Amino acid sequence: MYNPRFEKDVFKRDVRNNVKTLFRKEVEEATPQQLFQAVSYAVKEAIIDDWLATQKQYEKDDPKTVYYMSMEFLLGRALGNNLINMTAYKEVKEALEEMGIDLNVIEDQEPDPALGNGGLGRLAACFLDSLATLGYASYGCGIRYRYGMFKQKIRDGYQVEAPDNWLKDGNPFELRRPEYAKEVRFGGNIRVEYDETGKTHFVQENYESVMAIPYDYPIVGYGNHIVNTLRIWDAEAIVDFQLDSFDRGDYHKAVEQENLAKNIVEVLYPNDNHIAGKELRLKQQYFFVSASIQAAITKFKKKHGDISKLPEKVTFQMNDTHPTVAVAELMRILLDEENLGWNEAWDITTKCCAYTNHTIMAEALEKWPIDLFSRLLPRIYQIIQEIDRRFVEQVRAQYPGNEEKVKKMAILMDGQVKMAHLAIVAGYSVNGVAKLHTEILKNQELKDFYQMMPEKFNNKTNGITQRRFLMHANPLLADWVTEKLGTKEWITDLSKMSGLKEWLDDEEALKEFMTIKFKNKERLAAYIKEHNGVEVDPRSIFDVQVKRLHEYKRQLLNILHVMYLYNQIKDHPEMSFYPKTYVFGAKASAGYIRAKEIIKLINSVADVINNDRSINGKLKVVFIEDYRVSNAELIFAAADISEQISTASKEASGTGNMKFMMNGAPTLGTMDGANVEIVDEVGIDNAFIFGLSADEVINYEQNGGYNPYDIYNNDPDIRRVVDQLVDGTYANGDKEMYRDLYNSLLNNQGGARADMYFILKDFRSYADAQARAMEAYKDTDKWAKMALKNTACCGKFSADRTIQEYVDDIWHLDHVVINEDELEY
Ligand code: B1N
Repeated sequence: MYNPRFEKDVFKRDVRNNVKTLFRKEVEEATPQQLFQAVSYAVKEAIIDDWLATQKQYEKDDPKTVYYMSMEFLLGRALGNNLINMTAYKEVKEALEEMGIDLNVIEDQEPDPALGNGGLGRLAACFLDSLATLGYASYGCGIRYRYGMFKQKIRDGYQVEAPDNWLKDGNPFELRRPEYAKEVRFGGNIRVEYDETGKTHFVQENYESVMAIPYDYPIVGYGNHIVNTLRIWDAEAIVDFQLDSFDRGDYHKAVEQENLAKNIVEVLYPNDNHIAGKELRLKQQYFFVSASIQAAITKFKKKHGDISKLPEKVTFQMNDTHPTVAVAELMRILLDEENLGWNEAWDITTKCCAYTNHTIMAEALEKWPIDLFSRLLPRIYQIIQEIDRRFVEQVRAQYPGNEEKVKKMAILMDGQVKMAHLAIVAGYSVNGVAKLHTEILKNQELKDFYQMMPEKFNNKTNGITQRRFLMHANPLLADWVTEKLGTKEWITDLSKMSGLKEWLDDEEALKEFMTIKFKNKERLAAYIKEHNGVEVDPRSIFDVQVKRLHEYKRQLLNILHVMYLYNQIKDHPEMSFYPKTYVFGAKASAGYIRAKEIIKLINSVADVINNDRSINGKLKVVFIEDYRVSNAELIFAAADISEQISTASKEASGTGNMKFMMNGAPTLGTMDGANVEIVDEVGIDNAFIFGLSADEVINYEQNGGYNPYDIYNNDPDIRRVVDQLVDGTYANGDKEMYRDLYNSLLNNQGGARADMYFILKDFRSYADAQARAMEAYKDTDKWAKMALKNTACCGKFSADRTIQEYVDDIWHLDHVVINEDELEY
């Protein structure tokens, strides 16, 4: 057994005691939520021992450490994942069973910590899992939002947002660490002082400040006793109300600081791939970045003293540009607090900071108005001015007389601070998140920077953790994989999955594989019955698109195609048609009106189709409410087809695509993001590929787009579904409800081109791919083989592989081992 604390009797006694001390109850009287707490505290106790042991080992080995700086960590539930990584899941399940407690029910009591929007935040969570599992010293650095990603309710087909009060019952796994608090300062002005040696000092005055209080979360490595830390910061006011300082001035100041603290960490901005540009967001960024960098430097200096050695022991990875003020904050500390000269400070900074780009969507590029930025962060702004001045000088030296270059590359231009430019100039590495995406960065979006500093650019194709998305999400398949491979090595070395190819021609094995899929489809069907009140047939094809709602992801293309299929079935009831269930799940950013219209459309189409008895249940449409990590796990395991249909060039990588593949669902998609590499691995015959290529899309875009009327006027099937948006078919006769969607497809609107995302252009080719997939599914043996081939070829897409590449090429971390025999418990 992995951990002596999981000796069943000891564990059972711990749970009993916890129920008593926490709730003054016997196990038999406790609510499921109380049992969740009691079990979690028992698990945490075991984790703490390894957490301490890990810190000790790090203290001894002094390995280089990565600080993964991210506005978002979409962790998902901790209990089940921690048990899996402690290799105690089955033992604990059994122990609880003996007490009459069902672990699944207990797990369902845990709120999903949803401190992230979508792919970018979930990637950060997968990376922490892999870092701990591979034995690398790392900290996740982020914000402890009081409210995470909103809860989505569907009312009358519309999305309604409800607050996610995820901390209301307390959080068993977190640890408050007030002794590591840091002060963070905003606003005011900078006074210049000269000391007796003539040296200049910059003093911030009249500022407001907050205390950043860290909360630590254990990140449990798989089966290696390593427990790393995710440190997320809460804000507290510095001035407490003190009776003796209750005069007017102090009172107001106290209230203001109280509000500042409360507001900063109040809520996660619910935008995916879109920047709102609000002052509070910049406050959030500087708040967690300043606290994290200060903490890292304090820790480093305690052990090493000599700050010039910082790059040997510390590296800061910036998860997109959101934490890019880190560059200037590090400079500030080195210049103003460590009293280094500019060159030395710059040398250290540019050896410590690295940047990952996650998007080329124009609306997601961070640019701050200079007046806002300089008012909120006066000293940081001064430093950025100097970084910019020196960089522009360099550009002029390299491209004499070429002021175009300066305009395109400067950090400060047109009254804005361009965060991506700052990140590239100050970072020693710039990476994209899939091969295609990195090529687009080098040859299009960041071309000028690539020409000037090609050595910084590199690719790190994303990955996912098989511990959560196979072991935990799909225990039946996980056990089957272990049995077929005859080893558990795949849990920490996903390349081992290729061993499953041996079973591709084994009828019995294929049957077992598809039986597991069927059971997972039954599990999802039960969830759908419970949550949507809709019966779906687990024998139908489960065709699934779950991801954030964004026009470029083209949920609209999917639902228009469903409308087209419905027309076909109604017109030709005799037509051969394999029953299909289209599953959607998606949150729209609260202010993204068109995205919300698409959600309403999907629900309206579902309503009409699901209630039409004349089609004999051949077609069903389901919109799963509140798509999030916990129900995603059920969905991936149950999918037959993975819809990855973004407009080519727009999806930087995608990671849901990998989760489907791992669980045996072939991709129906465009040659975009990591889909390209999925096809490389699995073979073009084991995917359903359609649509314009990235080059074709970019080409159209550079030439003003295309004319959707050419398609609308010439393809009656397409014309019919487009017209159905405005003839009341899906709106109880209301012809205006979907007018905006109709217009978006056909007409230029202000700055936006008609059909910006090439939905009508790709429609035919999409419908063909859908038809090919249906044909393939009819051939049961062929399908089973194709599905298994996907699982067998998913090895490349482990986050373990991604992290090892980051370590080898960017971070250069030292590998740490904890020797089981030396553990003291
Ligand atoms: O990052 C994921 C990729 O797999 C996806 O393709 C990509 O769309 C996603 C601003 C973002 N890029 N940019 C964001 C999120 C929040 C925000 O406020 C931008 N998310 C992605 C992981 O690489």
